[in-house]
Amino acid sequence: MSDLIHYRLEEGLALIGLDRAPVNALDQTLRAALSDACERAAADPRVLAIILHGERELFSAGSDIKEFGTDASFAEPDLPSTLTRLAAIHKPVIAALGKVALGGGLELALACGYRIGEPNLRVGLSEINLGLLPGAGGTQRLPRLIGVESALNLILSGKIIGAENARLLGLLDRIAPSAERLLDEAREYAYELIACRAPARPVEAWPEPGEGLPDDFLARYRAEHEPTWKSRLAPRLVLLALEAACLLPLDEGLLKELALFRQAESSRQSKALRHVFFAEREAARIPGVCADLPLRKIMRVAVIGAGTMGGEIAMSFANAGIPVALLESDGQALDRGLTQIRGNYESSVRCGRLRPEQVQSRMDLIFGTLDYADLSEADLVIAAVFGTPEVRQQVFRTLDKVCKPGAILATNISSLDLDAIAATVTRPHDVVGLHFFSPASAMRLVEVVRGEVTAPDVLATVLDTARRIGKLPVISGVGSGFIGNRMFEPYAREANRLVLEGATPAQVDRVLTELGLNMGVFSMLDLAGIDMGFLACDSNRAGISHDASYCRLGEELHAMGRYGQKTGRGFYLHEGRNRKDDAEVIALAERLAGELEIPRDPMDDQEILERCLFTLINEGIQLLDEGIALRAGDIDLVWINGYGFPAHLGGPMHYAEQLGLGNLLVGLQRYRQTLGEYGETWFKPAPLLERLVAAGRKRIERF
Ligand code: 3H9
Repeated sequence: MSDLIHYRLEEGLALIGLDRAPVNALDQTLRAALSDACERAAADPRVLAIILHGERELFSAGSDIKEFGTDASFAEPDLPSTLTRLAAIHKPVIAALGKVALGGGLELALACGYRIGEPNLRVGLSEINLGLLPGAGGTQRLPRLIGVESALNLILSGKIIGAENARLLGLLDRIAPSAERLLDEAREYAYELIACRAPARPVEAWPEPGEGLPDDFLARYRAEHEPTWKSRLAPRLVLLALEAACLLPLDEGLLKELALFRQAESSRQSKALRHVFFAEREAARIPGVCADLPLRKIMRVAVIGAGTMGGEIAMSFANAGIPVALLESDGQALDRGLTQIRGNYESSVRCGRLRPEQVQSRMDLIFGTLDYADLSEADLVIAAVFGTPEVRQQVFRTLDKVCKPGAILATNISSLDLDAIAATVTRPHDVVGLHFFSPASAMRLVEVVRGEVTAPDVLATVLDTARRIGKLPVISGVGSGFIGNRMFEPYAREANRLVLEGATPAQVDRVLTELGLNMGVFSMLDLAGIDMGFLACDSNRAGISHDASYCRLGEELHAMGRYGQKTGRGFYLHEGRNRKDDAEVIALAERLAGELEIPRDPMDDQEILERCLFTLINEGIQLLDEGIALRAGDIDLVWINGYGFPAHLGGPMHYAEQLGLGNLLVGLQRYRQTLGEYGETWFKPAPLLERLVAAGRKRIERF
C-alpha cells in the first residue's frame, strides 16, 4: 500500500488515513492509493465499517489544482469514479473531518454515508473561486442532502462555513467535542452504527432534490442572481448542473456534471482564477526572507492620525481582536475620529454584518490618545498623517524617541520616499511602508513597501500581521505610487486624453465595466475626489517635460470646484446614486481640444479599451523591469484587489499574456505611430516587453 495512505485494521473497523502534505490534495497518486484502500476495506469480511480521515489533522483541500489543465487531471482513477465506487460500498463509511474539507475534499465526504467533524472544521465547495463547479458529485449529492436552494447558495458563493452551520444544514451528522477527540468519536460512532446494523446510507437513497420544488424555482433563481454574475461562466454552469440534479437520476446527473466541469476547467476564466490562486500563495515568498525566520510579536498596535484612513486602519486591527492606540494631535480631531469609527460599526450592525454587542467590544479595543508616551508599548506603529514631508519626518523622529526597541515603524503614505523617512531615525531597519487602500477596513490589499535597509524579519512580520487581519499583502519596492497608483497614472491619463479626443466619461467607463472592472476610471476619480487626483497629478507634472495635455481636463474641473461625488459634480453630474455625462464637461473637453489642437472624432470602443489597458500593462511591465514589483503575479493581485480588475481575467499581466505579448507590442507601436507627438511620448513600449517578444517568451517575467 502507498505511503500516502495509512491503512489500519482495528476490531471490525478499517481506518483509512490520507497523508499527502500539505493539504491532502487529491492528485492521481492519492486517488489511486485511496481507491485501493477502499476496495480492500470493502472486500475484507472482517471490516464492518470504514473511517476515512486525514492522517495529520486536515481532511482534504480537494483536487490538486496544479493538475487542472493537464492530462493528470482526469488520469485514472479520476475523482468522480473513485467517489462513485466509494458510495457503492455496502458498509457504513464515516468521514471524520478535521480542520478543512473543501471542494473535492467535501465531495469525498459526501460520497460517505456518515460525516462527523471537529468543532473548528471549515467546509465548503470553493470551486467557484477557481472558475469551476464541483465536478465529483458536489452538484448532485449536496442538493439531495441539504436541498436545492441551500446547495446553490453554498456552491455559488464558494463560502466556507464552520462546523455548527454545517451541522444545521445537514452536512454533518455530529460534531466531536475537540479536534483531539475526532477519531475516537468517529470510532464510537462506527460501533454504534454497527451495533444497530445501520445501512451504508448512500446519498442515492435520499429524496430526489427536485421533489416539492416549484417548477419555475431555478428560472426565478437565475433571474434574481444572473445580473451579479456579469460575464462569469462558472455560475451559469453550476445552475445547469443543479438543473440536471433536479431532473435526472443520479448516475445521469453525475455524467452531466462531469461534462460541465470539463467545460469550466478548459475555460480561460478558470485558467485565470487558478493563476490568481497560486499568485496569492507566491506573494508570500520574498527573496532574501527565509520562510522560517523568527517573527517579532505583534500584540499591540498604534495608529497615528484619526482621519478616515487612520480610523479605518485602526478598525482593521480591532476587527481581528488586536488592541490599537489611536493618536491625534488635538482632542476634537480625536473625538471626531472615534465617533466616525463607532458610526461605521453601527452602520455595519444595520446592514447585518455585525451583532450589536460587537460594537462596544470592538470600541473597547481602540484606545484614543493625544500623548505619544502612550505608544511606548506598541509593537507596530502605523503613521497615517498627511502634511509636508518635514511634518512626517518629525513624526518619525518622535516615534524614534518614544517607541520601545524592536517596534516596527510603518508609514501609510503612498507617494513618499520611504528611505528618506528611514534616514531620519536611529533604527532605519525597523521602518517599512504599509499602504492600505480606502476604505481600509474593507479593502483586502495592502502594499508592503520594502525600504533599502528594511530588515527581513520586519518584512516577514508585517506580511504575517497583514494576513492575521485578513489582508492580502503584496511587496513593492520604493517608488512614487508604488505598484498600484503608479499604474493608475497612465491608465487615468489615457482615459482623460480619450475624452479630449471625442469619447465621453460614460463611454470610457462603460467599456471598462463591460470588460468586468468594478468601476470605470472616471467613476473612480469622482469617488476619490478630483482635488486628490489634482494634487497627485500636480506633483507628477513637475517631473514631466513633455505632453501633459491629459492633465488639463482635471485641472479645469478642479478650478471650477467640481471635485467629484463630494460636490455632486466632477467628470459626471451626480444625482443621488445616479451619475450621467454632463454637457458642461463635454463642452469643456471640446474647448480644451480646440486650444490644444487635438482633433475630435467619435471614439471606437475597441480603441478605448486598448489604449487604457495597453498603457496600464506597459507601465506594469516597466515596474517589473525596475524591480518595484517582484513578479507579474504580484501586479495582478494589486489590480484585482485594489482597483477592481476582474479576477476571472487574472489581472492585467495575465490578460496581456492571454492577448499575446507580440500583439501587445504591435498594438503599442501602432498607437505610437498614429497618435503623433502624444503617441510618441506615451506609447513607447517598455524595454522588457521588447526583450520578451524578441526572445519569443510567452510569460511576463524579469529577464
Ligand atoms: C476541486 O476540488 C475540484 C473537484 O470538485 C472536482 C474535480 C473533478 N491543490 O493556502 P495555503 C497548497 S477544486 C493543490 O498557503 P492555508 C498551496 O498552494 C479544489 N495545492 O495554506 C500551498 O502550497 P505552497 C477546491 C493546494 O493554511 C499549500 O497548499 N479546493 C491546494 O492558508 C498551503 O496552502 C479549494 O479551492 C489544492 N487544492 O490554507 C481549496 N490547496 O506552500 C484551496 C492548497 O507550495 N485551498 N494547496 O504555496 C485553500 O483554500 C487553502 O489552501 C486552505 C489552506 C484553506 C486549504
